[in-house]
Amino acid sequence: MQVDVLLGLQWGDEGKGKIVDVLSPQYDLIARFQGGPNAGHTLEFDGKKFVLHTIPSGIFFENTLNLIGNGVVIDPVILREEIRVLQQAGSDPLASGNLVVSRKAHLILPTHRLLDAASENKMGLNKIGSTLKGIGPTYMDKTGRNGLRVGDIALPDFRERYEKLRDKHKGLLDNSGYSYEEGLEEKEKQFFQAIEFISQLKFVDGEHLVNSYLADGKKVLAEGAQGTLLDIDFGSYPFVTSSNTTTAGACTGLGVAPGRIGEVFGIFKAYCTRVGGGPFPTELENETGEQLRAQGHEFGATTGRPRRCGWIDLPALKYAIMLNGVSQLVMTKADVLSGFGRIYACTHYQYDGELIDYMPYDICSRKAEPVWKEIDGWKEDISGCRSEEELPASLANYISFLEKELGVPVKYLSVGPDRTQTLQLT
Ligand code: 2SA
Ligand code: GDP
Ligand code: MG
Repeated sequence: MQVDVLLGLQWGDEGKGKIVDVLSPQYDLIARFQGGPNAGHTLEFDGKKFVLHTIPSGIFFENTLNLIGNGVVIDPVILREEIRVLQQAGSDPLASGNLVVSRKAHLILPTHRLLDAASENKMGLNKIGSTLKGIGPTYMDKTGRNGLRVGDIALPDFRERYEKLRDKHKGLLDNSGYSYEEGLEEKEKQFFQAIEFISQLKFVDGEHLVNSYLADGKKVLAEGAQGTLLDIDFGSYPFVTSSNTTTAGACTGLGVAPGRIGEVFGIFKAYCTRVGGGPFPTELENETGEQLRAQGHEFGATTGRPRRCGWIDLPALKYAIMLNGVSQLVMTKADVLSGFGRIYACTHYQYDGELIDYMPYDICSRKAEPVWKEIDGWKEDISGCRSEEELPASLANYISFLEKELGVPVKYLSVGPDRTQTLQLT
């Protein structure tokens, strides 16, 4: 068997959580492979709404196992809160045993979050616009070979290891002049209580678990977080997150060989959003952008920040499809475009006097001006559509246009946030 991958092709928030939840009954294992509680994956069903941060989006199916993979960074306090919310909703992963954690996943310490804040403070107007969850500093300790891992919790000297790393962080905070002492003791207390709480979960060697599932002919889906354009190597650096959000990240973040990758579901919105700093060629800083934000309820699922909105960007999508080896596309939030008389797609950029159809290296310092194609919109409310035949002709044309431009078929269409508002296309 092979591992299928579902990941975002834009700057995140494409609706990954919703679609993973829809696909979960078809899979035996859902595995998160990177990122941490910077992610907010929203699921809606039976009139209820859940936002998951660390826990994979297959958690509402008791017969589907959910793995937090080695590539993920975990804040125990946030994970404890997520589990408590699920317990209150009657889907207790501690009781059902459908949530396991890789021993090799790294831990976010309270001081990692302080370092994140200190770094953002120092950068002023040029700040990354991070979620302040300590993601960057935790991955820095991982690659700097100083990190603490979930498996270390069981070691007799876990507390000493913690203190050593915390003291290193204190030195860095002292150097940056960031005041941090207030409240730190309480945060540490919460951290250790949460460590005890999450120790009720099963800690596993995730790479062996995933590969034994494959050997047994079981179906595995890897769930991405953030989006391709936030990838540490290929995104709009330095305005990126600190992990590989692309298909390659599923290999390193779970311990799966590249040849074991099967279908790659690339998910994108019918328009485009970004939250945080950095270039966004198709951004609409006008009434249309505000209308997209209002109709699409575009606010961060973790921080509540307003998301920047704009039209779809085809050079960026083509780049993302190439990097990930996307075999099937999933388009979400088509319903949000209902009522826009005309919609637009950026087909090329005007850049440095040239017409190009790729993302240039220095997109952060020199503006790429979008070249637009105007497309007929649709007026109909499509949120109740459940079959392809019910879709307005203009939407069907929009999809055909995208398939032709991108060279990959759109296999799923999402017309609302609820699990049931999903169509499979032929
Ligand atoms: P970080 O916190 O170090 O990963 O931030 C670095 C950049 O990555 C962006 N980023 C995100 N972009 C979109 N969605 C994310 N998750 C939340 C959501 C975001 C929120 O689901 O809405 O609630 O604000 C996410 N996580 C990280 C971030 O904005 C920085 O640009
Ligand atoms: P993720 O990070 O990719 O999982 O996406 P988020 O949960 O951060 O953001 C997607 C938002 O759009 C959530 O509020 C979803 O409930 C919502 N959503 C997902 N698909 C659709 C859709 O097709 N239409 C509408 N209107 N909302 C959707
Ligand atoms: Mg999100």
